[in-house]
Amino acid sequence: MSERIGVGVVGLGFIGPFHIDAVRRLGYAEVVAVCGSSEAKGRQAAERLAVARGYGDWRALVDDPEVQVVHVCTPNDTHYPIARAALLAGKHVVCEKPLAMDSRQSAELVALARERGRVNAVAFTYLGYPLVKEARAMVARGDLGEVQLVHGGYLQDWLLFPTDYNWRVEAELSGASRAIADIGTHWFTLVEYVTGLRVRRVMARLKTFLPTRQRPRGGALAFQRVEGVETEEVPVTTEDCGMLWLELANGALATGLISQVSAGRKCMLNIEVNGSQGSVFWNQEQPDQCWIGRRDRPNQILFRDPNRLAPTARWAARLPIGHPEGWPDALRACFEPAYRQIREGAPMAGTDYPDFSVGHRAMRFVEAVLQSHAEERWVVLAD
Ligand code: SOE
Repeated sequence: MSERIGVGVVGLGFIGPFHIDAVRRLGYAEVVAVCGSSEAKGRQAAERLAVARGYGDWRALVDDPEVQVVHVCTPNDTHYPIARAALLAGKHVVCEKPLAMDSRQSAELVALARERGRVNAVAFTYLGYPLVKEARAMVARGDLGEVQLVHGGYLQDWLLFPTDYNWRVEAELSGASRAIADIGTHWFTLVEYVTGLRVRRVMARLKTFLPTRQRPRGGALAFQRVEGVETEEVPVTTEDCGMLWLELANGALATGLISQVSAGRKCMLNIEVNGSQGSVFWNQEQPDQCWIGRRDRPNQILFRDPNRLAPTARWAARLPIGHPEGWPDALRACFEPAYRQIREGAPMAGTDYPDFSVGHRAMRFVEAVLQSHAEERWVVLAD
């Protein structure tokens, strides 16, 4: 119990360092190894981050006997092989989303994790926010009545210009879908999480406004603006944005707009639920408050005051009201219950985390969206 949990993080681009930070803030886990895209990069990162070992080959990190948990923070095409190898080596796994390149791979990972009895989580960061958990508790308690309508979406602008580039633009590395797989899955999981309802079927229309982009030599990180370097024009097949219609298990209707090309919108993930008795609205860019809408009494703004949150939300908040929390806190809270399960051998009461089955469901969603767009029809979301 008092022993530290040894952690290895594969992938040191945009997101890997945030996983390292979040793991360190748990207090009882230690990052003992990192892996970069080459031996030199792995070693340099280990030195910079004061981590004992730096590798250039993820297989070496997976084989490291001190690594008990492997974090997969690499481009999408390598999620499956790394997560699979880690599970086979008896490690617990925290994987970035999307969990795999397709639902055949993600189904295999779900089955393997279950068979090996290893803790498995997918970094659907936004499910870690206390007020997202509070919104879920409000719906579950019946505070809003029957869920009738859900709307919102996820808007960004970091891929608006032809000179904006990242590996996510390349289908071989990223998968057949880009905006939907990268950020649409966040909105989809948020809808199912907050409402507690499964999506029954999907109708989608996708659009690629930029059929070619300028690829900079040496690449660019997500959100990074690279200037003054040589570029080459490359074709792009994945979508910049998409509009979604969803029908939920109880017949409720949902509509969402997903875009990486909406000027001025940076990380605007939001959801509004309209129930038969009330509404709730939450926006990731102001995560410490949510709006509660009423027809028969005044509307309210609920702040992230741990003293006022449901027990299923309170544990995720660390700071008192008035002390802003944000994205790094949500990432920590997203996988903290998985770590508690590793540490204590059982899930912590009243908490939850997105496991591989949630990642698999999101893969099914991505495939349903692609199919709906291609065939111009509603597609039932398989389990
Ligand atoms: C880029 O669109 C990105 O970094 C996503 O990959 C993350 O999942 C999202 O949280 C922020 O934006």
